[in-house]
Amino acid sequence: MTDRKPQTMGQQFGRRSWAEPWKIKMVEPIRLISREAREQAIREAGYNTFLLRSEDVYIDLLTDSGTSAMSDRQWAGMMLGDEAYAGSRNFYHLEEAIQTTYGYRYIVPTHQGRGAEHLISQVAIKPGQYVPGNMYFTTTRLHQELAGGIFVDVIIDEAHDPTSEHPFKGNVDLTKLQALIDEVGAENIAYVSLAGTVNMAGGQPVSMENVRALRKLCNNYGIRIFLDATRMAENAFFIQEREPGYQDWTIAQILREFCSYTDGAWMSAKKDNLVNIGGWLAVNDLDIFEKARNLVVVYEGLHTYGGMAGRDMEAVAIGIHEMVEDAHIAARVNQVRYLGELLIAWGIPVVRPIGGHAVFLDARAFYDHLPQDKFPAQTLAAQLYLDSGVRAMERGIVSAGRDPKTGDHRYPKLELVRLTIPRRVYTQAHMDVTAEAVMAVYEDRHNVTGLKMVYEPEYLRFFQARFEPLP
Ligand code: PM9
Repeated sequence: MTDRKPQTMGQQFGRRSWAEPWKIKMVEPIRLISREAREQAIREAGYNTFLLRSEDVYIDLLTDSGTSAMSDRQWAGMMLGDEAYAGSRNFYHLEEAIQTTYGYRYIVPTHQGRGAEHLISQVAIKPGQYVPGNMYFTTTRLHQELAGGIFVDVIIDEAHDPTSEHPFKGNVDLTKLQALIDEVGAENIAYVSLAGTVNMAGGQPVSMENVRALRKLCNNYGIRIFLDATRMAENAFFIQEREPGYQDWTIAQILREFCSYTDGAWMSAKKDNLVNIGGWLAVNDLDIFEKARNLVVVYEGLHTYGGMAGRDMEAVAIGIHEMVEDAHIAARVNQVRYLGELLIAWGIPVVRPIGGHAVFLDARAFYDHLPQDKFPAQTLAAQLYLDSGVRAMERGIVSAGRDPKTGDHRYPKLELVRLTIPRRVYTQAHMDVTAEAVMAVYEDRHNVTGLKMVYEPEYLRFFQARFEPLP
């Protein structure tokens, strides 16, 4: 039989170019409004790109969350939604897709990632327990804190250095974790909160060697590992590309192997799973599952829909299968890399190596005349929008929030702006336009004075805070 498995151009002809394994059959018009209109829009948005109207945005790189283009197969699946209140057939498709692709036993659907974070935090954290993790994520840490947990960063030091070229900057520093265990005792550790890739570090991966060693260490103390699997397919791509011994493995095989070292995962299906809404929690432990399945009916919906419509669950199930196609994930990560390498070639300070879902501008180096409490990354995101209608997201002091004990700003080492690439949405020409916009803002960097915060909400302030320009 002829082998009809898809191959890349590189596999077939030894060429270096890659191309998307799809063609476009529906488009959504976008437009660039005038400079004057952009000035008004960002002023009215309190210099916070989250508060802009999307119709005032030209190229929207705010997030890769829920912004993917679904495939024709996913749209076809949407028509097969079984909208029964209980026992929807689409739930069983979703359950099967997660079990076969990620390998976990028990599944609880949720409306999106933070619904799952809420459940696992409430179920697995006792007040006062520590939650070591490979760098914080905004919503994840907040749910851990709301459950009474104390997050402790145990990522390797290289992750906090934007210039370090370490191939697996998401790795857990096992010495830091061991020191925490020695200090507080294993019984005071709720679980290890492991993310692959690490969003706030720049979309940086965790190696298979690291997760295997982590498993071994945790086994010595009976500590569970729960995985934030939001961008684990992208993490698997980096393992395939960089880690000796995995070049001939498929993305699906690598993903399954990685997950086998963990006890469960929470998921924002809005990212890797290629849908506009959805999430899930998956665990191997029956006791944890039963508690989460009970809580889901309080906060999300019945345990066979968890806040999603039947059609949404069908789209997630199909998205999971598409996510692990090697040609898809290679094109996805290479598009991000294309933008990143262009910026590096032009001398723009970015987090290196380029990560899986976004290019992160180093706002600290970009505006080296602005101290962190003048919000350099927030300023840069606003300037980028003003210049060109490109929308990005702050990932620095505003995102880090305040220390719950002292009430002071947290001052993260990384002060970044994220150019996040939605999946299957923009073309290479959009990447070129974005790079030119960044260059224009970089050339104007000495004329920028920073921002002051004039409104600050209590939780996840980056979403809703408002700012005014400093004189
Ligand atoms: N991430 C992002 O843009 C959505 C908005 S929060 C700034 O990166 C991880 C690693 C995420 C994530 C969301 C969630 C929460 C959990 N883990 O947004 O609730 O990147 O579906 O997922 C966003 P939901």
